[in-house]
Amino acid sequence: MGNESCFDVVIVGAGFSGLYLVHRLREAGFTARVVDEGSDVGGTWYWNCYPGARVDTKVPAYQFTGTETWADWTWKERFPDRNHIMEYFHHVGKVWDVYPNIQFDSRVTEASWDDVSCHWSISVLNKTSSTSTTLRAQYLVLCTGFASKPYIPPYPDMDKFRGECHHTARWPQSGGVDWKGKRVGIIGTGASGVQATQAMYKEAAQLTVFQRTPNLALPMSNPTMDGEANSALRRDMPDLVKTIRTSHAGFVYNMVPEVTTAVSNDDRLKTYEQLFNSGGLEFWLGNYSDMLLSEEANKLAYDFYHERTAPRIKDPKMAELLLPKTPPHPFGTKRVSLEQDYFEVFNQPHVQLVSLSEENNSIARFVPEGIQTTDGKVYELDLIVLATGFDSVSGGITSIDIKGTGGGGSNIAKKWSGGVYTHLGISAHGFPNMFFTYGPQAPTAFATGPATAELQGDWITTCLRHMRVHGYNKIETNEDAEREWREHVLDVGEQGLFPQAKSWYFGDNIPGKPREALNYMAGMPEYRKRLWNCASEGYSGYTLS
Ligand code: NA7
Repeated sequence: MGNESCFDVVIVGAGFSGLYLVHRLREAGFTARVVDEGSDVGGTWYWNCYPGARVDTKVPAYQFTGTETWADWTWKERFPDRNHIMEYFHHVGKVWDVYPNIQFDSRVTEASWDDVSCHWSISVLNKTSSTSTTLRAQYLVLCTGFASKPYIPPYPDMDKFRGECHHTARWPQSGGVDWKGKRVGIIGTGASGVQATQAMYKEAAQLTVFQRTPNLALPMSNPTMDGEANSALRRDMPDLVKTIRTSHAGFVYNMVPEVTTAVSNDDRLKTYEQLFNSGGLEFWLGNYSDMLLSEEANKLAYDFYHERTAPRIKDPKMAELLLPKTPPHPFGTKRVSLEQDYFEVFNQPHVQLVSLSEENNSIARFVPEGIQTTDGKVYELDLIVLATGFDSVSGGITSIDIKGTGGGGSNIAKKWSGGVYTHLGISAHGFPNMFFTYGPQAPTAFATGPATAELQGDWITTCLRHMRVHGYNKIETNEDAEREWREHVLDVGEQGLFPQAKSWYFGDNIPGKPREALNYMAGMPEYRKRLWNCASEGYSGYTLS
């Protein structure tokens, strides 16, 4: 196929998944067009240009594994910042020569399946000219990622605020926000709130952080990487790639196989020390295998963490708000962030913490001079940073009006309004020839972006090749298969301590979103096995015609 608006595959999103997929599909001889609302590659990294944005997965787990992508690439730091990640995306885009396949500044607003011609019609709004065009494709792949739909709580009177207000994921690309000498308010203490706090406090005249749930953040140690460190990395890369491909989350480590209580106190403390000092997520995702399953194990880990971290906060009352002795949820059951000097920030006289809770004190409204809380206090501000997160995991997909065959609902948002149904977290009944990556019911938030992009991208490419070789033109997930997959995902999600926390892992952050495990939490090896078993069984759970 191939005129200007007709492709074998249309891909939505030019982040890790979109770039990998277009590269692989082109190699396999398919015509493909990537459509992205942003003006550049990078996906979530394009949008999240707020001050302090930085990845919290260590090099080398946050990169593609193909030799051509790393042979000539040099990392500057162990945890690269947003701008350097953008440079990395530019590098990969050039190496794979994918720019000619990407249409920027274009938002996919709607997609409809035509069961007669077996094609998708995809409406694309050009943001520069405000005109819509239609693309046609045999296959549609949504590489919209888990954090592409920002969530802004519906605070009353937001438009009345006289100062500037930006969501972290819609920070002006021009970078023209000046917070120097200003009174800054940050709402939210997830990864974005922690990073913005660290980046902005020094130059702000006053910083007010509105915290609903404390972030039990782990220390990030971020040494620079010189030529020697990069040479060593390239030398070790082939072995590291093997580990990345077999580990639980696409990292270069796994959880310690023993259970906490089966080891001596001394050994346990030694292990904690080593994990904690590694300066990354190891104390969370490389801890003893029962840390996220057993309350006793979890408490031992938290006590160690608390003992190490709380003394950094000088005022005991502040310490109890930021890091309570009894945690608000089991340690690690909400996304753990990495911090550099986050806790010390609150020792500064010009920094204040406003502790919110659903019961006692919440944000009542925006007022012209700032924010008013339900206890009647007004916080005067010049700049408000909304670090309030995303309609995570499923929101990127449901924000597009995707109309399938009508099986299971008129569009995907309707189909999933009472809960997500997918087969293998990669496709849904009623939506033939459509796939999605890094979305619901796949490992997603529990696996790195690049590792998932490669696994799902290889699987989709193999599947489309299979379709072509066997002369099929339609593939659709069966209802039974998605019911079974949903049950399995929910069963796994109920195990352990995760359900005890209110978190975006379960959709809790979005009012009205059904509470359910949105991610497949059995790990990448299990997911990989199930995906490839399905393929080797001739795409079990699908009807090919
Ligand atoms: P997160 O992790 O979802 O954080 C959002 C923060 O905003 C979190 O602290 C929320 O508190 C807070 N929030 C949300 N709604 C409100 C309202 N209505 N009032 C007060 N506070 C609110 O998003 P991030 O952007 O920080 O990080 C997303 C992911 O990106 C991160 O996990 C990494 O994987 C990268 P809550 O905790 O819900 O009480």
